[in-house]
Amino acid sequence: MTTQPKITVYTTPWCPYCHSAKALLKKKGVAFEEIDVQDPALRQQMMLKSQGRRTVPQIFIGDRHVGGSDDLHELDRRGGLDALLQPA
Ligand SMILES: N[C@@H](CCC(=O)N[C@@H](CS)C(=O)NCC(=O)O)C(=O)O
Repeated sequence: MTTQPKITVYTTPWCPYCHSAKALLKKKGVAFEEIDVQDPALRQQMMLKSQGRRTVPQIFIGDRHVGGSDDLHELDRRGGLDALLQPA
């Protein structure tokens, strides 16, 4: 059986970069978990997992920390995102 890598996106509801990152993932047709960091404990969890990055979104695909929305779009422009989203 093949499974899509787990995708986690730390967000806040009003963040345009979050909307842009989520729109790209939706365009790719992949499911993702969204974690709202208005909860301070979840923001702390995001910072721990991302080596201290404070901005949203922070995006994780499988074990890999992709970074923010600009990083996700840049990865796609370089042709690396589709490969990362392939089912294992
Ligand atoms: N270059 C970053 C920019 C992200 C960004 O500036 N996000 C804003 C919210 S839309 C943020 O987290 N601001 C809070 C801060 O800068 O501490 C990306 O593409 O993800």
